[in-house]
Amino acid sequence: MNDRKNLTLLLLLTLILPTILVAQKKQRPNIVYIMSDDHAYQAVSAYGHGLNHTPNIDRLAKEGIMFTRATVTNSLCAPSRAVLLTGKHSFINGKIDNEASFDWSQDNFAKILQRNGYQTALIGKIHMDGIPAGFDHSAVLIDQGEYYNPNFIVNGKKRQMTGYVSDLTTDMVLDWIDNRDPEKPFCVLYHQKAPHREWLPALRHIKQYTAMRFPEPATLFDDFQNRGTAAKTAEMNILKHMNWAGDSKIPPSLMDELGLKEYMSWDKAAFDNNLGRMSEKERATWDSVYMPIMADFRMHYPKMSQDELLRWRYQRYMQDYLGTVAAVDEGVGKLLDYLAENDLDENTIVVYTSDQGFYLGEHGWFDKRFMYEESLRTPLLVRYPQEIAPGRKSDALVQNLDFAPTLLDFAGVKPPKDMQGESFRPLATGDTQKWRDVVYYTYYEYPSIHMVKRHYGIRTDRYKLIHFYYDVDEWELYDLEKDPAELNNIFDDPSYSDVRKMMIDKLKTVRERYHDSPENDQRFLQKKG
Ligand code: SGN
Ligand code: CA
Repeated sequence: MNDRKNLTLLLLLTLILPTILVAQKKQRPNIVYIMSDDHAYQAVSAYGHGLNHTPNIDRLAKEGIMFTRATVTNSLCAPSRAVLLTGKHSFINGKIDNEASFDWSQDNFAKILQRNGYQTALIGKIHMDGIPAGFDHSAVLIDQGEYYNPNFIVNGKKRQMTGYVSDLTTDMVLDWIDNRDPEKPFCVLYHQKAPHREWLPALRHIKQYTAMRFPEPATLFDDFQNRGTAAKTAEMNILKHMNWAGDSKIPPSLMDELGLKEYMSWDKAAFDNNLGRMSEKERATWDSVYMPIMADFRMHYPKMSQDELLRWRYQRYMQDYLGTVAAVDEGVGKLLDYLAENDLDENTIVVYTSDQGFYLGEHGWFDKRFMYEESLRTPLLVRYPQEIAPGRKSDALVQNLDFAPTLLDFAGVKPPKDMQGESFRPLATGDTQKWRDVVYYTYYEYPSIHMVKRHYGIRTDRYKLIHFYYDVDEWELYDLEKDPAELNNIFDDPSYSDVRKMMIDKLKTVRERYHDSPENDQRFLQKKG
């Protein structure tokens, strides 16, 4: 009798158990992590800067949470990606700058998700050598990648694709999701190349954007008074250090005619290579929009003052930069629609962010690298209706260091102890307001393009302390409440001596906490020889 009872129980269990397991598995969220390259928060309309309109990215703010003070730990492409994957600072994961090699054998959150039953993919720009580890499928651009008809490495094999890079990236993401194993949760890293230099918009957007005029930032003509050597010597000025052909799209022949010199030795070649990738028809469309602008410039250039020239180049820059953002935004819309149409929108976490911030003319600059706000900060929006209420905002000091532990946490996997970031899931879901009061930053790529000196520092709710080193030994302190544009270094201001002491002490503690040290600075310095 007992045996029969046991048998029935066993039979029942064998029948029910798989259903329970499947149900449990199904509850684990899918993850779509969208990261663009160099997308400044000033160019996401939800952040309210009034430059452009990104209705689809804004949907994430409306339907989820928007972080207003998210930062990166090292404002450069490849280091930022290494931090995302490992959840560790650059001086721990080893990828300190774009040149250092990345050790793919170390653990990363995609590998951990894989070990926990997730299917994973990496699509778009990764900017690191070697075969990406932790992904069942990868389709990545080579190095910086190309805008028109780009080459991709699909699971190790090179393929030239026809189309515009942002559209191709989006389509490959949707295609991969469409063909996944529906029994398993998925995680896809959807990494757009745009809006990275040299800012080549999709042909469908060029007419609209080149006709637009954008407001100039208050510091476009910054003279760097009350700042240190690093800001004065950086080579990021829109007038002086931007390429005429590659960036501003002045044809090399017109450069010669007007006597404009190449700033970078590859400037003219970049123009020819970028446009040379288009079909004849595409090139004709491009010419029909850009050539009249160039003819106009040819006429006015001889009479233009340096200030007028900077203004003209700023507008040119914004037209192309924001023009490339348009296709990124459309891609986000396409993805959100796809998720909704396929009943995946409730159980999928959608993250939108960038690998760092970017200067859109503030201080007269383009590019990033500095620990000043525009490049330190990055847009961050997260939608996950099952846990995150719509329309939330947080000014917590979250960082890209936190992505790996956060995504693992959402997936129900305990983040490994040696990850240095923290899960911001409780913050996003509103379970707590408790959070760190300081973030740590390091930057190493010097001497190199743009000549931004090596530095490290901390940012708290109100203050920022930066130490520049290598060929200088300079400190900067900013009161972000009184001086949000960081125009006045108060390190030597006696009325801030208490703040200065407090910040120096804090910096020491933070460096110790993350296992950084002067010895590390030296070690990475020697690498440069
Ligand atoms: C290129 C760009 C730089 C940019 C780096 C790094 N110059 O070298 O302006 O800072 O990439 O960008 S270019 O003339 O070659 O376009 S990153 O996003 O990959 O870190
Ligand atoms: Ca970047």
